[in-house]
Amino acid sequence: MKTEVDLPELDGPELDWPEFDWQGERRLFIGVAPTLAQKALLTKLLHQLPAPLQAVKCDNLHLTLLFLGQSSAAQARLLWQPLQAQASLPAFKVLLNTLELWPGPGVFCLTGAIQDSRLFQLDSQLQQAAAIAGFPPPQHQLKPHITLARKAKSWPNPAPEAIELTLSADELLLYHSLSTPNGVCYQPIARLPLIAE
Ligand code: 3AM
Repeated sequence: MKTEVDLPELDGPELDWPEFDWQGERRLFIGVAPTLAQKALLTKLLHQLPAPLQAVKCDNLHLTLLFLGQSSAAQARLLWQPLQAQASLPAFKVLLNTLELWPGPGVFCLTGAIQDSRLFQLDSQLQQAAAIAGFPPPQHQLKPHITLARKAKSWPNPAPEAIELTLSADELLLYHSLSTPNGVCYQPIARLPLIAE
């Protein structure tokens, strides 16, 4: 754990959570996954990306809600257990319909504006829970996007056609960002249902 804050004690018995039982630290983030049909659409788009863009792996397609960074299993439990206890994490919808290049981080992505206030509510609940668990605050405001390629410094030529998809998020995923010899791999560690109101 990179923070040196005193972590709060959890009330009640320790949960038997084999998925929260790793040694050392893992790089974590919270996000949602597109449906299989949406992944298929996005994959078509990935195949249209010209070099030198490095298309992400289809299995890695996701929308990041909150980047957490390095975490021990104990710190991740401190975050996830209270989130699980909240009966009110809202489901949300977001329309992604615009291709954008973010030269700073070198990201080429499909993005869209937040129009559903439930996403603001969820974002604030996640940030609050993460702060209590000792994670540092996010460096940027939430900008919903699905990263399609990295190392992107200039607009792709030929440019692919933008697609339009509405992500209806009804499940929250805690991802482990794992570096492997074949590149990064995003592995879901835990899931929570999002509640439609
Ligand atoms: O795939 P996207 O871009 O949505 O950009 C990183 C990726 O999100 C983001 O976390 C996701 C998994 O790596 N990320 C990595 N480092 C970050 C940081 N320091 C970060 N987001 C914010 N701050």
